[in-house]
Amino acid sequence: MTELPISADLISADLVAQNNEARRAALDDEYAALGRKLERSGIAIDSIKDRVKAWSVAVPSWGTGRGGTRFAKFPLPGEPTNIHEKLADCAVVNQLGRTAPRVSLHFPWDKVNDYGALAEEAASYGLSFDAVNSNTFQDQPGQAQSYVTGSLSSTLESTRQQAVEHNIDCIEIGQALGSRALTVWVGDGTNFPGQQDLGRSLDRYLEAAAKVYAALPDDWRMLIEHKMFEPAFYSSVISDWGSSLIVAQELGEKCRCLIDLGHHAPNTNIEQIVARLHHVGKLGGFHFNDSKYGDDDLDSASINPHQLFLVFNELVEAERNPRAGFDPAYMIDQSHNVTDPIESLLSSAEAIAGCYARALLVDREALQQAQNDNDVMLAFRTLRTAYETDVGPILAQARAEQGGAIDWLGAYRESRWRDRKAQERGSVGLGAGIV
Ligand code: AFD
Ligand code: MN
Ligand code: MN
Repeated sequence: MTELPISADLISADLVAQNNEARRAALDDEYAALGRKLERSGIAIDSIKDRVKAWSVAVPSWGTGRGGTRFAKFPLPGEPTNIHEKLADCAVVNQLGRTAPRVSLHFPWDKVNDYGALAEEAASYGLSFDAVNSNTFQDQPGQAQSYVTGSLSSTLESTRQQAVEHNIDCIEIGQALGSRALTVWVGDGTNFPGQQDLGRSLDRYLEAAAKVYAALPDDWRMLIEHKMFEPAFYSSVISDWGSSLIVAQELGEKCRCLIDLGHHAPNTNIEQIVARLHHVGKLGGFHFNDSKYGDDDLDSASINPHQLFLVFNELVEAERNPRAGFDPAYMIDQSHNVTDPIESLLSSAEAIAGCYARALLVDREALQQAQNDNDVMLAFRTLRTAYETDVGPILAQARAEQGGAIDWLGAYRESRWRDRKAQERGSVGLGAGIV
């Protein structure tokens, strides 16, 4: 069992233990039954559980608050109002789920005066920091140049320079936090045909992004996140994986492509993009979420769990046949507009780990043989058998062995964490807005 150095008053360990005790016998029974089933296919359940225990995903600091749309935001009493409260909520997510020990910060949203102290605060919760995210899609109070013309691709040299400097500031903050990657997503683009030259805007982006890349420490990665549309509704400068690959290839070895599952056109074959980027050694990381229409931030696997499984099927293939430097940064990026964000993050982390577990169950030899034999149905059924396996007992057992909650939702609700925080924390503002 991995003990976390949880120094602060999170959810009582006794409460979690008691909650687990009531569910222990049923879990042991279900785990043993699944173990016997998997054994018949030559799979040792403990080996899958151990790989699940070794797997983790980062959570975004901005995902701990209620998100919103451009129409409205409906705050949740007790939601965090600053980075310290956000860290405490992330700690609860990891305490109960034990899959999310890293937090990704966003600047200037998470700005503090002393980043060394913030790193210590995180460590006291057993947390560390994942990629840092720059923000050049919003204007900040007192900022010299507006991003109304774009940021790294703006036609205005002074604006591009400001965006470059902000990204370099983020790298410096990240170094103090112990981060090892900078994720760059820009909102740059146009709303009207003819508004900008589609080629020159990419040239300007590349020139500015190269200045950021030049400031990247040797052991860092720069992750380029594309997005098809929004805030720009006619064209986005880094709209697709082709554009992001152009950037990653031009900037250099440390630059990779990041796939946000919600940032593609509907029905895009995302798992094939994963395979392609891995093929050229440029698969840098993921932002997990789901999408039905145009929203890019629904909870992971809430709409299309099969797609997420197929993405992990490619990732497990990639793990077995790694290219140099294969080490994708896994992160959740969602906007929790109508749920308690802690519950959504726990539910999502479990769903993502579940897709990983299912992908580990795929009989790779049988799949490859069926593919070589052009036995279409057998190949399909090999995947489907793994997808249809209920891996819940594996996930619950992995959590329990690490001190997490077998029934994370029950334990969380019993703790009344949010009600207690509603008494202690200030209220957040109303209004529309992104996360
Ligand atoms: C955007 C992107 C990107 C960005 C975030 C901000 O997904 O990750 O940092 O949302 O809220 O859509
Ligand atoms: Mn994202
Ligand atoms: Mn997004």
